[in-house]
Amino acid sequence: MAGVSSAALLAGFLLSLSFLADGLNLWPMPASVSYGSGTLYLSNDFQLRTEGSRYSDGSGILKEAFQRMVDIIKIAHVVDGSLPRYGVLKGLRVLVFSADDKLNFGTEESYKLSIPANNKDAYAEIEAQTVYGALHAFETFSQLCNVNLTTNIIELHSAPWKIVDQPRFPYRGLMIDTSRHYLPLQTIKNVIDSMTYAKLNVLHWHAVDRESFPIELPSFPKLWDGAYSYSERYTTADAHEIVQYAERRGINVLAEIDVPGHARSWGIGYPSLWPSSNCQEPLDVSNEFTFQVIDGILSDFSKIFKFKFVHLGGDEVNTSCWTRTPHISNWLKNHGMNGSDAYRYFVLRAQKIALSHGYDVINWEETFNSFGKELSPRTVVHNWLGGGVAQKVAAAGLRCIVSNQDKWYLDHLDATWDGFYMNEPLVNITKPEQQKLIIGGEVCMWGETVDASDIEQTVWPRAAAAAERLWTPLKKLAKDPMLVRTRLAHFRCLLNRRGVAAAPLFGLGRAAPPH
Ligand code: CP6
Repeated sequence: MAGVSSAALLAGFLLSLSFLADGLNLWPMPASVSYGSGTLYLSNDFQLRTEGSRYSDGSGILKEAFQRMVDIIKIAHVVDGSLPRYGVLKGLRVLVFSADDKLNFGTEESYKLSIPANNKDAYAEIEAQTVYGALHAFETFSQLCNVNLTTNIIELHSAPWKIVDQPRFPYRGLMIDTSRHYLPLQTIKNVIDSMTYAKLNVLHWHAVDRESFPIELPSFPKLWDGAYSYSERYTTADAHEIVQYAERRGINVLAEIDVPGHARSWGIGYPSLWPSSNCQEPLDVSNEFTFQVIDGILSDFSKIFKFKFVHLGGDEVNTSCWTRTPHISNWLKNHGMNGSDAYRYFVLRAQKIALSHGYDVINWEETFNSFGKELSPRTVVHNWLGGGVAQKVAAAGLRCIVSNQDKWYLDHLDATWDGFYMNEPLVNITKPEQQKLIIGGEVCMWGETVDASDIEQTVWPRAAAAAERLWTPLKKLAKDPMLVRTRLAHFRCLLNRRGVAAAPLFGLGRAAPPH
């Protein structure tokens, strides 16, 4: 044994480190990965093959995603170097078992990706239940490829690969807020593209709030009079375009109207929705017209937003505006209600309207905290206050989405990526049947402090830290975030190369640099 020199040991150690660097730079980490030490070279005309697949791709979702993947791997380079005689990967063979490409909550997203050793010309293989699992496999595959600008060909290291992967949670969201600052259509599309890189699958569109009402809704055509300007608006055609753009990339769009609070802008077009001209929020609970407008909006929504859920807000309702306004306080008296009764009445009536349009409802957690037992059993409670409510929601048999503001609020500009990484949705929830009710989590990019100029670097890389928490099995997540920092830094650079302005991990206003 004395014959084994320490230099050889050191060399072996360094070699294994370099394999680590090559091999496991995937984000988020797949459920199961094995890899070797060979190198493959991608053919200059890398092919998509789909023989034997049940999925016919009449919509072109798979073909377009494949082309996007190839473009991303090349990163705007013409790749035409002369290939070696061995180890050329000719393309990807994709088997999708389901013919159905309707996307919704719970759509199967698993995939298997097998990449052969470097001993023969070959195809890599993807198997997936749905086309959306295949899209995740494309993303994983793209993260394994590197352009070699000396040889001008694409290299794939550490072959052979065997990856078996599926998400830990079915709901992995990012919220954007287009009421506080308008976000141009192209900015929203860029956000959607960036979400696919981290395997997030729900864009929560907090479209409307007290500051502005930027979306056109045909049932009540003066609502978007509450926009900041004529140009800072979304037509219904724009909304359709966002939904279609997202769905073709495996991302559901969750639309929100936040009622009865956070709705002052509704009254610009329809002032009778305001309790009075100097008391403009929450929406007038005593006025039947209020509920006709909600019905019209949700009717319009149901034609645009095909996700199983609609978000009806319900947070931060200050009922004193109701009790201070004479015609409303009379109405309350006649109906034997106080302010908190009226809050419950409003939220439950809005829920019934949404249910009548075929939606399940998501509400912010104050609704549960105030009158949880009376919510529709199909409600999903959206946590945002401190921790703890998820446990109570699950114990009550309702579903829950976790977004606790101390960890997963992106508008907390001083909250660092390591805190995002360590936020565990199932903390203190041990019974399997209760764990299943926590359908996932969401990072929230409230719009007061961001606009199109800085949304990307405010969202990324912190959203990526949460994305791994929501995708990767608990037992594979690092107990110490510093153990994933080089891999996350690598993903951050990958986002930059793809044109996403993700910020550095360390530095001013970010996590303290490691020693
Ligand atoms: N807008 C709406 C907000 C917030 C909420 N709802 C919010 C509250 C506190 C913080 C961040 C955001 N700006 N409609 C709460 C769900 Cl710290």
